[in-house]
Amino acid sequence: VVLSQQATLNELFNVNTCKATSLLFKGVPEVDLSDPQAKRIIVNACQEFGFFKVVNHHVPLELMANLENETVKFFGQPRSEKEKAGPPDPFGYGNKSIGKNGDVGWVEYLLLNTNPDVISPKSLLLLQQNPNTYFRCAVEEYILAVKEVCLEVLELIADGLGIEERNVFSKMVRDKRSDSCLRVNHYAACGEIQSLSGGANLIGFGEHTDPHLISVLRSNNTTGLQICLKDGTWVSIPPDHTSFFIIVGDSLQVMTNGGLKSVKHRVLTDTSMSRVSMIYFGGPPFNEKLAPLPSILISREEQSLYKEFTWREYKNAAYNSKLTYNRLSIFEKS
Ligand code: GA4
Repeated sequence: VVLSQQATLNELFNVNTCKATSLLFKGVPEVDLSDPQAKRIIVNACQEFGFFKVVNHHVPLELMANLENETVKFFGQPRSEKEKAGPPDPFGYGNKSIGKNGDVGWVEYLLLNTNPDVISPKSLLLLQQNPNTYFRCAVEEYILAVKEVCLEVLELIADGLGIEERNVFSKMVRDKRSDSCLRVNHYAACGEIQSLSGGANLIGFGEHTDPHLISVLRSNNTTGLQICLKDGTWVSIPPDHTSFFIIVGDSLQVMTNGGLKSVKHRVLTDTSMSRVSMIYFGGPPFNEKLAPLPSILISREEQSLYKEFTWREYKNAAYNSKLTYNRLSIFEKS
């Protein structure tokens, strides 16, 4: 019965479901950025989970709330208006369709490049129009603040790993050619539709690892985000709209020769509350060469697990892959 319901849901709404426990995970590592122990806690968290929460981050809560409010207004516009900023190429407005290889999710989103040198004409055009000018300001203000959190965390990671060059990761994001992005997601409450699914959850954003160095995520107070633990179990992350969650990406995994793990994660939708999330992806410039850092290989007496590749090569491969694909596999040394 459930199978045929899944088939119907998929046909009617183009959306997938999965059965999941809703138990909230109590073990998310928490890092206070002003704690002298922060770097040690961060490195442990990146090794064990590829995931942690940042509190005491100095980003004003009003600034976070402001982007959330403007985001709700943006997605509240008629579909025809929003679609002026789509389809995503990959930047721009997207609805349900993720990437270009047939992935779908119960989500609408806006994907923006945060680098002013890389122009994303459609989205810029839309954001320059009334009534979106406040949204654009909120986005710009948010990017400035969240980038600082990203840089600080990357420097603490380098420090915690005992790397002499403290800015070895952060300099890539600081580079004006950095391919960093902001993604704003809206997962509408899915009440009635979910009731057709025989108790399963709708998939908002299917399981994947993030490509960049780290992702800095903030959401409103709704559940939905899940991470996959080392033993393969999926756990739900208790929401906290006042904090940021850091997700280790594939690039950082490569540069640390697998020492820090990019974490598989996904988003399931809530029946009663809409989820709004904004994620800053701190990434390298396109021509940056990615490979395990020599200092890490020497200090740990390890052989490199990965071939050297540029971020451009990785990104091209990523955009030709499905969301769940292990994108690092083609860069592993045999
Ligand atoms: C996952 C992380 C980020 O959201 C993203 C996504 C990107 C997109 O939506 O355009 C990708 C996905 C993400 C990885 C594989 C490809 C590309 C969709 C997809 C199927 C913006 C990113 O950088 O990679």
